[in-house]
Amino acid sequence: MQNFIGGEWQDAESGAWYERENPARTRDIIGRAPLSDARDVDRAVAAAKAAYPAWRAMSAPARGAILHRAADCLAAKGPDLAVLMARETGKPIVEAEAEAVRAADILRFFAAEAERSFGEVYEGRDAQALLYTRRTPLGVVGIISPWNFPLAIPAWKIAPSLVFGNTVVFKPSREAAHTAGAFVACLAEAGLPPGVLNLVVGGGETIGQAIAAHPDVVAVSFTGSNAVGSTLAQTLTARGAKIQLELGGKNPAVVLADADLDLATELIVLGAVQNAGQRCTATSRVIVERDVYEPLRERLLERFSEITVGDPLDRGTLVGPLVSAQRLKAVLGMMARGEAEGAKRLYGGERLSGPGGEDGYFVRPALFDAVSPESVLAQEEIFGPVLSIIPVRDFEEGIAVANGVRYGLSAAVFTNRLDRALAFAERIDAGVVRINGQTAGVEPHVPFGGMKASSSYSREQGRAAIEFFTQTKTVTIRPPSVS
Ligand code: UN1
Repeated sequence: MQNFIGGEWQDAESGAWYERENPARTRDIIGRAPLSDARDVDRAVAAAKAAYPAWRAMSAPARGAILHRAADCLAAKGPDLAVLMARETGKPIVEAEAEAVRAADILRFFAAEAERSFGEVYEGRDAQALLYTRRTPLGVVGIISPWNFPLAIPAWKIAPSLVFGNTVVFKPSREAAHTAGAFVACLAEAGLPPGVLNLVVGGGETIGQAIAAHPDVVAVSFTGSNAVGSTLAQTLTARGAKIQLELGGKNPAVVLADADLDLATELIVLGAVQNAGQRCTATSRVIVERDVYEPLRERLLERFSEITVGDPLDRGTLVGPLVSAQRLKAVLGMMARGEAEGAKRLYGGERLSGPGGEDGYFVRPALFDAVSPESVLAQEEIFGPVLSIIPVRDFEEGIAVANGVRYGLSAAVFTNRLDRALAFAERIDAGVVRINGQTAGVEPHVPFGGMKASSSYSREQGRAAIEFFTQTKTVTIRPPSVS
């Protein structure tokens, strides 16, 4: 695959490239992709800057019409895109197909944003005047996205950027560049003018940083790790650029004594292991009231033993490989640290070989018990299929433990009691709260983001997107003379 700059597919200026392997069978090479550097970022930003005046001058519904056509393209190519995504990132095919549909839905939601309000009318102090606000675009925005939702996250950042009149420099994760290329191709085929959306592929340290440092990039929206997010934030805030960060999670599912344990078991396990736990919204802590600790533990153990780990292209697979050798090493290392701290491994956690005994980055989903709320397994984001059980005395202690981490992205409670459900929704530090639901999974039309170290206080998706991707102009119009 190639970069896409100013409407042209092209190699990196340096001519350098890397090979992306299938994480389920490392000898299967997906293809090669450019290793870009600051020169490619400069060209992409220049193209986006040149395209900006005409793009912002186009009517919003005309911009939306292009997004509608791109959604049609994504829907038509969905099955092929899902196979590419599964091969490139290891996402199981059933999840990958659902994500392709979701990406098209996201594009359609934002296409329709063009036909909703871009401002408000007020009554002013001057009765003769028309006083209104208008949402105007920012300019050239940078989009830096991860590999775990290689279509949905680019869609929910790029679609609002475009419909509100910005032009874009897009840097996808190295591990998902081919899927990103296919997404950009749909937007190009839908008639996006050259330079409005530019794709630059390569290492984050090089080009992510070059995008953040570029004086013509006025805003950056980033989803990824806290470490990278804070480096980008320093560069961006130092030069006064606008920033949106979606970072890690350590999401709890609190199970109260009156809960439906079968429902809780199913949704907790899916929340923990879908996409091999590589979701910032993954369930990673089960905080359970002592009265139901043993029956819940037995159910979880039984459900874990039924999980099918295998080829992401096989429709029966629930859990595929981790995305890379680096992730596999990190996840195995955290489990070893957890055991050294006294957590008891009830199930899984061992490395597995790929389909047909080939090399792959597989780990058996792991269930830990007797995890202390202070331990690494209870505090740090693992980004792997690892679930820790933390028993608590009662609801009060459950809330305290649930809130006792630096993150605050999503949280679930399982209970039949309305008073407890309402108290949980009120007191939990999380941007997404589910009562008798999974911690993961978000809808395109509602705001998404976290509290504390999980986000930068801004929200993505739905009508919230207009807040980040526009700025408000307040206009007063008076007749030249008053008769
Ligand atoms: C979801 O749970 O469907 O990177 C979306 C992530 C989040 C998105 C989660 N930003 O996992």
